[in-house]
Amino acid sequence: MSNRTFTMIKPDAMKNGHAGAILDRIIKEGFRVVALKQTKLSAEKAGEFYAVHKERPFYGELVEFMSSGVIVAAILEKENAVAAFRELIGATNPAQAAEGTIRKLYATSLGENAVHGSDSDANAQIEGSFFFSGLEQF
Ligand code: FUP
Repeated sequence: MSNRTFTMIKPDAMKNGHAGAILDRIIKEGFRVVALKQTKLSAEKAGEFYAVHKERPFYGELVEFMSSGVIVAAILEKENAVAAFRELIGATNPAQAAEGTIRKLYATSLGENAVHGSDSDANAQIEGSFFFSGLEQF
């Protein structure tokens, strides 16, 4: 187990001014920030990041949304980070997310759901490397 996960604060949460509150919550929940940056995905890069969903009906909208504004990307560390972080962010659809979770508090809709969280240790590694070189991870 790597004890690391990868997250993005998505364009809806950035535009709605929730980045500070979300980062504060993440740190208060005991995650250590290994790497952090504000950036913006091109449509091509967003498509590459979400290539696993290429055949899904929502892929086009997802790529358009994820390249529509700035995001914050981060690698986070905590014991059992992938599962712990997915519990903190709540279900993909904010309407089904548990009370107090980040998506319940800050997400706009299923498609614009405030934050990303890796779904496995292997994907956490791949996704973290997509945004950060080794020199940017501490
Ligand atoms: P999650 O792991 O919770 O981020 O969810 P998925 O990997 O299943 O989906 C990735 C993103 O695709 C979601 F964050 C939002 C979007 N999505 C939709 O727009 N519609 C869907 O039915 C499912 C996912």
